[in-house]
This record gives sequence, C-alpha cells and structure tokens, in this order.
Amino acid sequence: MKPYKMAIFDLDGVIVDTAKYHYLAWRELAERLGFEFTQEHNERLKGVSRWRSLEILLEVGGMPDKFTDAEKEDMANEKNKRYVGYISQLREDEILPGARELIARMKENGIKTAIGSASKNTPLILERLGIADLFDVVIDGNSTQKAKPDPEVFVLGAKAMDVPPGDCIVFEDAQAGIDAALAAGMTPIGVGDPHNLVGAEIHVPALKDFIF
Ligand code: B16
Ligand code: MG
Repeated sequence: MKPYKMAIFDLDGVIVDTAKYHYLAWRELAERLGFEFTQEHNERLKGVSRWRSLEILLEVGGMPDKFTDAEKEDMANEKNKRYVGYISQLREDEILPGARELIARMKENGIKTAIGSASKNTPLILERLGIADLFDVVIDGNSTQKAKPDPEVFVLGAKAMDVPPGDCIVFEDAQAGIDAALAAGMTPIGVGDPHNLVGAEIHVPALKDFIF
C-alpha cells in the first residue's frame, strides 16, 4: 500500500459495536407494529441512513407504503429515542480492540485522523467512549446531505484537512462505505467479513489486526 497522509474511520462497526443497540431499538419498533425483525434483517441496516433503515424495516414488515412521511418521521424519532437510551450507557471499555491504540499511534506519526460516519449520534458516542480528542476532524450525519455510498462524508473530511483524496485510507465495515470510499478516490480497508466488503484494498478482521 502506498504511504498515506490521512486515515478516516467509520464509527459504527469499526470503532464500536453499536449495531446491537440499533437492532434492539429497531426490533422494539417492529414489535409495536406487529412483526418480527431478526438479526439477519438487521444486517441490511449496517452503514445505511436512519431514514433508509426505516424504509427497509417497513419492507420487511410487508408495509412499505402504509405510512405518510410525517408518520415515518415519528417512527424514526421513536426508534432514535430508544437507541439514545442505550448508547447513553456506553462504557469506555466497549471500544473495539486495538482502535484507540491504532488511532493514537497514527496521530503520533503525523497522520491526520478523522471520523466519517452516517450517524447523527456520533458526538454522544465519541464522548461516551472518551475518544473525541483523538480526531482532527469529525464528519457525520449532522454535517452531510447525502448518505453513503455517496462519497460526500469522506470528501468533506479530506477537504477539511486539505489532504488530496488519493492520500487517504478509509476503514469501513459496510459495503456502502467501501463504495463511498472508492467513489471518493480513496483506498478502502475492509474491517470484518470480506464477503460484505467487495472492492476493499485489503481486509482485516478488526482494527487490532491492521499492521501500522
Ligand atoms: P443514527 P456508520 C451508521 O453509522 C450505522 O452503521 C447505521 O446502522 C445507522 O443507521 C446510521 O449510522 C445512522 O445512525 O440513526 O445514529 O443517525 O457505520 O456510518 O458509523
Ligand atoms: Mg459502519
């Protein structure tokens, strides 16, 4: 791999496993609507925006067109309230193995570090994990208009640090994120199951396995 100047990290699934909390909150909504939402269904929501996640959930429940946008807005808010309830209890030791060490080492070696996440709850998660100061810039669902696989989130991060996209690597656990990194002209590193990470330059099971 060629030398890089900036490393952009996806949050959910790369630095912390919040998917289990997203799952609990979506499952509770599905239960209220009267259908079962399984772990397998939940795989389809990884890296996907909150709104698109709700649309997928309603498809699973066989009710894709049942609700107005206003009703869907209420449901997305209801799910988020439950999710925030869970992540408000996140502990520092829930950071995934090797994440804190890798990011700190990169920073010490002059590599710019960033978060590139779809989540609007990024500030709360970083605060709970006590790692906000490890990043030079944070781009998340609050500062973007377009969801991954659109490259916007990563392009904004590189621009903020004035680093050319070709000098950036991106750590991602979702296919939408790998596609976004490629569309941005960056080098994607797949974190997790290689089958769901087509197009990544290399694959690692977790950040602790990335040699730097
Ligand atoms: P929120 P990432 C994504 O985060 C999650 O993977 C995805 O499951 C979630 O729907 C999305 O954030 C939006 O999250 O509802 O908290 O705004 O993987 O891009 O860090
Ligand atoms: Mg992710």
